[in-house]
Amino acid sequence: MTPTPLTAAEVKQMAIDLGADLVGIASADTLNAFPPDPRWPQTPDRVSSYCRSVIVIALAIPVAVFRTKLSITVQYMDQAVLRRLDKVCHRLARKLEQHGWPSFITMGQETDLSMKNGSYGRLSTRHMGVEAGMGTLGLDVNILTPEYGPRVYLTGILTELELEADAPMTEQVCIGESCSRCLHSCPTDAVLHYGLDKRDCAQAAQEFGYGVSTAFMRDYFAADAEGRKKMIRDRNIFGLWQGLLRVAGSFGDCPRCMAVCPAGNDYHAFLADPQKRIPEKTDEKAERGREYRRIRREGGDAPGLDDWNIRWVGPEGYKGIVARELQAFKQCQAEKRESAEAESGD
Ligand code: B12
Ligand code: SF4
Ligand code: SF4
Repeated sequence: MTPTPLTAAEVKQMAIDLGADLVGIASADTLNAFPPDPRWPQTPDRVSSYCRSVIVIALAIPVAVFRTKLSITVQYMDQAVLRRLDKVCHRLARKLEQHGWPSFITMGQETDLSMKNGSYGRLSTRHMGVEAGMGTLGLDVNILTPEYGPRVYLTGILTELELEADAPMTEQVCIGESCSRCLHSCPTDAVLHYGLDKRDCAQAAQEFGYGVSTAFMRDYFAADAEGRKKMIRDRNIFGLWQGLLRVAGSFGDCPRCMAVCPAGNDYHAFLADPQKRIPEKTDEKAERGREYRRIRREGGDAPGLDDWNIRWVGPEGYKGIVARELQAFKQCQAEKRESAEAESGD
């Protein structure tokens, strides 16, 4: 089959028509040259040597779930968004194949046991998002997009079609140490400085995940008959069953660092009020944020940041993008109000 030529703009339009909220393109050569953690290279080449480009697609998590009283709403919505993400990407990959370009979707949630004890995916989708020009990594290592802040899930399509890549953003989207709201909100205190304690995070983000499942099995086999009887009625069994049945509970549980992040137009529109106060904030966490800020200002060695990973955080530093987006948002709202008033003849 002779492939039909396609431009980056045409492919992006296809993705938008299929329901993508954001789309960007990264070159496979760049991703191969800059693995996020070179000790465990998460590169397209390890998956397929034919891959030329990675099309990164993001879907926004509906903002309503960050306004509710229950975190379970986020858990269900996360799973719904991830399922839809797979469908959008699968359809795009299919379309590209119909044009003669072999393409397939990568795994958005799976991890590889041979990569840092199963804590890394085969590819790091947020690093791919940065390379595709969609945003930069925040203090809590979520990717922050100017449109939706961190409230997105994303994945990539590996294609043999060579496409013009987007330029990564060099300006940092994250406000940084002077904000530290993700650090203040984290219930397990897992947010470090441009880093994360994954074990601590998993306690809240994967309440009934792999760690809890294996610990439960270990304890079950070690228990005597009476202990086993008790364990069968344990809350954990119910959680594990729900996780197997609906995935909810096994990952994607904790909404806090995403909910409180002031980056993104969705925050300005719907979250500024309900998320203003952070109940989990303690004096100790606030002090840690201030200490990071002091180290950065004085040019000291701030933990987590180095010459290699600054690439994904934004080498130019924070230059006020969140404030600029907020002003643009307010102006747009004012214009809408004025035109509505003019139409109604007020
Ligand atoms: C594994 C995983 C987790 C696990 C880890 C489980 C475990 N026990 O190991 C845990 C539980 C931590 C987790 C939590 C969450 N996850 Co998760 N997760 C992944 C997954 C599948 C792989 C991550 C990966 O490969 N990272 C690659 C490495 C290189 O990046 P990294 O871990 O961030 O490490 C970098 C830095 O953090 C730093 N670093 C790492 N460790 C350390 C330690 C120290 C001391 C220092 C200084 C630095 C440092 O160096 C690395 C190189 O830059 C990805 C999907 C994917 N395939 O990418 C989703 C993914 C990252 N998760 C996602 C989400 C949304 C979450 C949660 C919000 C939970 C939720 N509600 O869904 C939290 C967010 C926590 C956070 N602030 O980052 C989204 C992120 C979307 C976004 N906007 O950024 C992803 C991309 C899934 C997706 N398809 O969209 N996740
Ligand atoms: S997902 Fe929850 S536990 Fe994990 S870093 Fe974010 S706020 Fe902390
Ligand atoms: S909450 Fe603040 S410090 Fe944390 S990622 Fe968002 S902008 Fe950055």
